[in-house]
Amino acid sequence: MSTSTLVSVEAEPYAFEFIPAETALVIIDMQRDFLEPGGFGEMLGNDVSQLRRTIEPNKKLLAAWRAAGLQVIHTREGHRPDLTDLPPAKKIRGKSATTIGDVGPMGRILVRGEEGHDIIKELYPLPDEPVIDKPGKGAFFATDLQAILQNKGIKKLVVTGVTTEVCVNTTVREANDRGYDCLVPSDCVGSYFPEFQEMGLKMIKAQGGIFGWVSDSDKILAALG
Ligand code: TIU
Repeated sequence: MSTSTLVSVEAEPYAFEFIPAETALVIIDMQRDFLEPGGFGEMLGNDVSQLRRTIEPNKKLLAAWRAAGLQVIHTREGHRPDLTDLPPAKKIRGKSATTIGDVGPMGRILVRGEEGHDIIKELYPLPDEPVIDKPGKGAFFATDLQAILQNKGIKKLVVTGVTTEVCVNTTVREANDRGYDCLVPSDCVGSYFPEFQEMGLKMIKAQGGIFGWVSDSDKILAALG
């Protein structure tokens, strides 16, 4: 397959067309704190098992992207160890006994450098794959993601990861406002809440693709050949 010719993926609301060499796979926050017991996700009262079904399809898509020599970008939500980039409002939200920065079973919750903050081993970044450390839900806010995309000549994004209605949706909306077309494979994104999974995807593809396109990993793999 030539990576510089246009390919078409069956998607909703209509086919998503992209040049693979100009399209990055952006994997959002597949961190132990969200996917494993004892982390931030569970601390918020969530059932982390809901997210784990996304691991296998993400592994396949990531393997295909790497095999084709295409751009992969990972993100992690978290904060500096001194918490100077943690908004006080985010620190106290939820009124949990344990909050961001406190010690949990996998180290300090959502703090950079801690075990829980890192990406799960199944999807671990390669040394040449940029990892965007973001303090917010969107991957563009207070990060160098846009500079990296511009420097690499990236025009479109395939966005996967967790959670569908929070960091994935926020990132897709931020990307859309910056002129990037986004494709979201439904099996590669997950929510703690089945109803938010459904609605989070509907919101993206409604109104003629108001924020982007929705498909699945098999259709993207088929398009890549
Ligand atoms: N709580 C929740 O659904 N998500 C987050 O806090 N962050 C991300 O989505 N990564």
